[in-house]
Amino acid sequence: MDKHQNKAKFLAVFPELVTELKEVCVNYGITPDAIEWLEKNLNYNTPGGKLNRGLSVIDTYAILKNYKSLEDFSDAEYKKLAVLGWGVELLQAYFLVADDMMDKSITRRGQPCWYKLESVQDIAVNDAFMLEGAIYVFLKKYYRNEPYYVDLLDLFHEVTFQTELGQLLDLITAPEDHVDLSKFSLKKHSFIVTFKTAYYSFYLPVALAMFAAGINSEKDLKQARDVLIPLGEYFQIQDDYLDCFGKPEDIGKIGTDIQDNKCSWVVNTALNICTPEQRKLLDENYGRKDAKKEAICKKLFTELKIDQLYLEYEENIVNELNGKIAKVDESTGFKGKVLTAFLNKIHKRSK
Ligand code: GPP
Ligand code: MG
Ligand code: MG
Ligand code: MG
Repeated sequence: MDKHQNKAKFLAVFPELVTELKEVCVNYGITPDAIEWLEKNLNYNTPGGKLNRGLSVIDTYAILKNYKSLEDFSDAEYKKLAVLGWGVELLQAYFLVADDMMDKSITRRGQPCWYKLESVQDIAVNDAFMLEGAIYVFLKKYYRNEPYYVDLLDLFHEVTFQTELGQLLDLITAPEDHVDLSKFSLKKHSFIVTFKTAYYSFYLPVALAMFAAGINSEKDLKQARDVLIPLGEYFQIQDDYLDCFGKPEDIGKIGTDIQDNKCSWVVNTALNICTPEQRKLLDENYGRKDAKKEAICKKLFTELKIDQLYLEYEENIVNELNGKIAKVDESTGFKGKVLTAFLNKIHKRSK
């Protein structure tokens, strides 16, 4: 299926959903200024990203149904799938608005973070909640009468809780006022990223499409999970790598991990190979709100050739994942191609 066409068609659904949500609010009798605020919140925070997660719902469903092009979807069928895709994007928007406040980030998707707007600030907390709430308005409208409605609700709720657990560990492992690199390890990193990223970014879109396509045995859901969770871990390791080595023009955000004292793949890998002198340098400079100290850490990461180690990691994990995908049992309807499509989207990305 054509990538650009896919994205355009998916994007075209979003204004319809905004209109539908505004209608719900009008029926509640809330004042126009609040509706206008909600509309701005939705438009500023939801559609501006790569949309990989939302599009994956559609792509996965098409593969499972053996559809070859967008023409194979009926209009109503496409809209329903797009509602699930936008559900994932709304969940992501909710997380990112909140995460940017917690991480004190400056830009997101090439524009100032929502909470950074003079007129918004702490109202962003409520705006984040509303982005989440919108998911359930749409699920109810489009899926209430489906036998798998409760499965969809359960999946969104479980994945949200898992993500919050990951975010919790991410935050308490990186306190602002106290740097203790002995709390970091690659094992801890793996737990954090599996929970804060992999479930909602990788398992959720595929599992949603599996429910919609009726291919949802526990065996098949597990086959999906067994590849998608490590794939999501790889994706977040890429995010950590790009935070340090990526270009802001490419990634649409300015890296904050070093100053934020984050338990990232980059610092953990460095900790595993550094000399005692280099360790001292990290102890003294990592996790401080100070651009000079940040630059010292970056220089050390470059000297330690962390970027080279990242490329080695990437090659190994991609081989390992391809090996797992080759072993997928397709006898009950699931298809390995769903997983290959996902892997190809993120392999060697620069943004
Ligand atoms: C992003 O990690 C983390 C999330 C999207 C999960 C947030 C969860 C909440 C419950 C709020 P990150 O901080 O590394 O991402 P980025 O680098 O994009 O800020
Ligand atoms: Mg964060
Ligand atoms: Mg962040
Ligand atoms: Mg990051």
